[in-house]
Amino acid sequence: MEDKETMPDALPAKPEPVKQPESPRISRRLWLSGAVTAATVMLVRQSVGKVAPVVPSAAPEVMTPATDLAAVDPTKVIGAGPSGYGTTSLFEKPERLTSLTSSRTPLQNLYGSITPSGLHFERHHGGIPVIDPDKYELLIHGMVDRPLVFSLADLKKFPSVTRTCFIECSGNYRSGKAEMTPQEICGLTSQSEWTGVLLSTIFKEVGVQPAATWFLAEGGDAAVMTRSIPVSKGWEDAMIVYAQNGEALRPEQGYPARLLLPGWEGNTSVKWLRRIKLSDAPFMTREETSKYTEKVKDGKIRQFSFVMDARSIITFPTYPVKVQKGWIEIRGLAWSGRGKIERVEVSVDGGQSWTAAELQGPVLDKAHTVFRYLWNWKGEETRIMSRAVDETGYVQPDYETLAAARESKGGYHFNPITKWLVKNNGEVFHDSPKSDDLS
Ligand SMILES: Nc1nc2c(c(=O)[nH]1)N[C@H]1C(S)=C(S)[C@@H](COP(=O)(O)O)O[C@H]1N2
Ligand SMILES: [Mo]
Repeated sequence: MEDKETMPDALPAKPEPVKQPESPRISRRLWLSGAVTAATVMLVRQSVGKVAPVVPSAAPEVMTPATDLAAVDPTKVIGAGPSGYGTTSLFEKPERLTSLTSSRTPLQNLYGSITPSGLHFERHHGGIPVIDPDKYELLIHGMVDRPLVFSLADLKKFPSVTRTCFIECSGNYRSGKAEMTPQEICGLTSQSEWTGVLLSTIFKEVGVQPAATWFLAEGGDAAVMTRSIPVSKGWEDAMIVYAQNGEALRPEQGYPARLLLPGWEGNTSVKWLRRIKLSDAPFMTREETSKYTEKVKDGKIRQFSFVMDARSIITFPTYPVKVQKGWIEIRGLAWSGRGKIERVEVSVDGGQSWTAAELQGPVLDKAHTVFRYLWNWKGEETRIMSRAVDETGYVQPDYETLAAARESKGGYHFNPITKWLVKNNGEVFHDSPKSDDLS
């Protein structure tokens, strides 16, 4: 038989019979106990060549409790065949924590710095629209020499760029109880490798006029999300992206195309992007007047606060983990919308002393950066925490400093140092300051 590996379409019209291996047997007792699942049957059947060698990846059979399948000696039956689109091991169940309008990334369950697309946080103001990529259109008009409508295919014709960066909702702060995971505290940030076209390339194509200083970005969802963005960001590093982690954007992330403003508050990265209008003044939309502003002191309100300041979070050990005495690798993520993470400092004595953690390189601009710190815990009750410093010299503030500078203990752009209480029995809890309700 020829090597099917080399054939992209490995499904022959008529499957050739395969000789049954010597002993792909499952004991009668297992059959009777019901522990042998439809999935197992399928893969045994498959091994004798009677059914097409395709196991639907999301077939309900595959979701059988892990213990059932684990009861079968994997060296005694032929395993499942290849599938068209892969999924995680049935033993792994990391999940977004969902509400009606958002879902949070399980930061504490992830490794490295890329968020799997299926776990990228979501924030939808009007739900996820279904947009036919063949009918997708992006209009660019206003203060331009050549108003144009771009199809998705048009966007893909331009020189493409790939970059890794995070998106973070500026409302990414929750507090209020000890039993909180990193996902609950700040799971509204995720990182992907994005591919698309630089907005500056498109700006040149339409001939943005020198007098244009702002542009409106508008989404094609039920919220018709609209934000005013300085044109300078468009020339600097903004992108229109159509791919995420090597495949087309997920619907949740703005399929077929979204604006991506690296390092800026998530809200400005307008999903399902359908219109850009160039102007010489901001448009004063709802999301930048009544929303996405912060009350600072003396009755003043901060508006157009785009940049996400530096932040870090320990992701291990955190609630609900229980640790044991000895060496513990404290792990976490740090990021800054201002540039690269320069340093992450960790304290294991409640903030009296700080030591630089190891950073996983290469450290990227405006990107989640993994840090690690080896800690020899002797069993005393203590508080562990991390603080990020970015290349501009910005130091992540503590909760008290931030709360003192604001009218509220929470709200947009609230990025305090997060503390974890390690009890002498090894239980870990969020050392939770009171927070105001967030919307
Ligand atoms: N069109 C549109 N764009 C949008 C939104 C939306 O509701 N509609 N939500 C915004 C908000 S508040 C955030 S934080 C990010 C979230 O991006 P994500 O869902 O891909 O994580 O998208 C922004 N872009
Ligand atoms: Mo957001």
